[in-house]
Amino acid sequence: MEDTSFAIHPGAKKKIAGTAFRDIGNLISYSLSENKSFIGKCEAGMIQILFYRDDIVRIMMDHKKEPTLSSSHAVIAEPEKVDLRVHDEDSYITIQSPLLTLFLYKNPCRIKAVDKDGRTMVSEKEKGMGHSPGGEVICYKEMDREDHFYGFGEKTSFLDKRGEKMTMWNSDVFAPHNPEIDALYESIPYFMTVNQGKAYGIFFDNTYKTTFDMKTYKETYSFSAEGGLINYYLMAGPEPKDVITQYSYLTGRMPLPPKWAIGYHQSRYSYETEEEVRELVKNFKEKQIPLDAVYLDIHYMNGYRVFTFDEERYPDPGKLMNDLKKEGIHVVPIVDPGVKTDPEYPSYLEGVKGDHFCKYVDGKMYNGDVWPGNSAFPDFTNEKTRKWWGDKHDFYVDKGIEGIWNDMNEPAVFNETKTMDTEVMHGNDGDPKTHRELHNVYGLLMGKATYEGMKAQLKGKRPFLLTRAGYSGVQRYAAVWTGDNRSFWEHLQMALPMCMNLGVSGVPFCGPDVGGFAHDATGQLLARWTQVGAFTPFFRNHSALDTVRQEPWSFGEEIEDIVKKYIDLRYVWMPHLYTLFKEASTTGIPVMRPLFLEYPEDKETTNLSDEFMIGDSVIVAPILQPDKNHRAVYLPEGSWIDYWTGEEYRGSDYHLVKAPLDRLPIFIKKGAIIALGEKKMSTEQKEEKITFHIYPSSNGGEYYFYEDDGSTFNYREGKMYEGVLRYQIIGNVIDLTFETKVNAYEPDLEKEVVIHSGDEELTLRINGEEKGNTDGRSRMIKASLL
Ligand code: MIG
Repeated sequence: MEDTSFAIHPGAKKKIAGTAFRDIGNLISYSLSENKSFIGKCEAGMIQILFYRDDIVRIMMDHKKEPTLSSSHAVIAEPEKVDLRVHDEDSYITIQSPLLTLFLYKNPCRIKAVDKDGRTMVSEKEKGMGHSPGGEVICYKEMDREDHFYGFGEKTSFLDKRGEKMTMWNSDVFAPHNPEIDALYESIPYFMTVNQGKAYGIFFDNTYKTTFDMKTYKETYSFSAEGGLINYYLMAGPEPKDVITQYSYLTGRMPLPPKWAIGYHQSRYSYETEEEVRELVKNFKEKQIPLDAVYLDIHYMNGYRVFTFDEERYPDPGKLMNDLKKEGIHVVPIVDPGVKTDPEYPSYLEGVKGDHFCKYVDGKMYNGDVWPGNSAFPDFTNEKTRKWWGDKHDFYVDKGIEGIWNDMNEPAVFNETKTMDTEVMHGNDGDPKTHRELHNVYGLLMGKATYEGMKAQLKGKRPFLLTRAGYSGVQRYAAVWTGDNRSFWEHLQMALPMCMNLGVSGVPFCGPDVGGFAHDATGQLLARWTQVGAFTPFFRNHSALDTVRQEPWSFGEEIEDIVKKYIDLRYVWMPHLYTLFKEASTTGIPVMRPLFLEYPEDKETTNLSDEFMIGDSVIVAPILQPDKNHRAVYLPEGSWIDYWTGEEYRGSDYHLVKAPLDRLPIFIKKGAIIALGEKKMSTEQKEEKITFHIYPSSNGGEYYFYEDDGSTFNYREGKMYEGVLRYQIIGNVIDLTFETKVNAYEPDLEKEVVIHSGDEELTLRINGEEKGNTDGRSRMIKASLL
């Protein structure tokens, strides 16, 4: 009935239960413990305040007792020593670090946080923290007219989440994703607020179902949970990028992926047989379309039993993997959590004997229906089960597999609630908790088990994991794809803000199914989507059973050529992308960025959802509608150069840009340098030559270039290459210097520079030596470096 107009029957108006929230009340007494954590007793709850760093403070409230600092599945940081000053000023107390001051008002207990420049980040007035008799907890904050909200992980709709109400409850949503769907596969209960260019972040580390309401009230926003404690971290920014660095300090950063994981990937539900896979690869080779990975969806298994291959469809998987590897192609099989309850199936028997499956409080095993039929679900909250599951991946590793695809790990179950009974218990390493409390971390912990198992077995090689579900911290183990989108133009549009917000949420390695999963793609849609995919951190074409084929050649030659052009472009841009992946792995700052991250004070960027940046100097402005060959592009301050034509555009303005079907508008900031490589058939093919493209401006510029072996963890022992290219303009001379910073890995690269000097005639000097003038016509000069 929910799907028909009956849902809005005039007699159907539901009564909204008046939830009686009890305010925390007045502060009665307080103490400071040895580790300088502040404990306060209020009329209706106890609070604890603990600084992690000068710029990060954790605030907790328990309405029953003193909050316990129990361990978190998301946070990996430990509190550092912070120099705090505490003053009691009668009506309030201040707790001050060098970067952040908390004002704790007493009657009633309210919090205000101010940064070192006196900027008020959060404040509470009428309403503060509270709880309901049912155990829900809520925290209100004042909302300023200029507050804009970003992050929240994987959400539909536009970039700025002001005016949205969102739920965090990992959900398998096959129904078309639309702006009304407020809970998808990932739960990242974190956001940043940007107000006139300055930012702070809040991470509400509560694994129950949580709700963020930036909509209901005009002057307050709130975050609340069905249970547990108020437990949030306030991060002081002040720049939006600082907040991402602070958040990823708490929850961890993406390990540098193997290079093959950031090449082009081809998937289908499903490539059903070995012959089909070989045929697919043959097509790629014949058509000279680069390819790094092929995915095996659920048909590869024997009756959907994980850790098996169907012997008829895939008679010799080891040989298949090996043959493909020789062609530079990796295979990524799907692994779901559900284990078929079949007493003749070894994995099930092992799981039962080893006590690895989720159970009710009375000890009865929980079973639910998924692909293999009735199934049991590993309890990934236990270390011993994670170890068991991780070890089982030797089944794949032994066959030459280095990447795994985790699906259905919300966990999704085919029933009314779409998931496990919430009263199922998780062992949680001796601290048992209900599924209601730990639902949102099931996918994260499956990812942890898988990543760690693969890592141990790959003996120094970097594993690749792709996951559908996750919680804060998921970036430590996996890349995230945005689940079952459809071949709708609207979903291509939505993919941009969705991935940008995932990046803001500490998950730099993400992307949508290129071409759309469900529904039927068209050639035009695939062409435009591949143009976007060439620049999303994760780049995989995937489509569903019984939909129109979506491989690059499925729509005739014209489309094939365009699709190939942009897959090629991905490989040409690989050196620059890889350098940005490295940056993301050390700072958390994403590869794909909303413009406000670079230009936070520019109001035009506040809700700019149809353009994105790659690093800090490239803007991609794709066409996101059918039958369009032009669009308005916003370019922020400075000047911008059209990547294809070299034409210069004035910044801080909108421009009407032409973009026929084979054209993706790309703009490079004047002054910037980008490092590009050569076309390749896969990342396994050695990079031979790097070309540094310089778009000179009178201010000069520099570029850090990173390279390593692309496949092992040796870079962690310093086996990497880092060089910095700098230029200056003196009169009409462009003076370049190239300095090798780290040379513990010898990339054996030819290096070249191309100067895109626009209208200026420039003389090129490299490390002091003259190399000639920019050509009068093309205003370009090429020279070899070193
Ligand atoms: O919907 O394994 O999101 O990518 O192809 C069925 C089959 C379960 C959902 C995933 C999709 C995958 C599909 N899976």
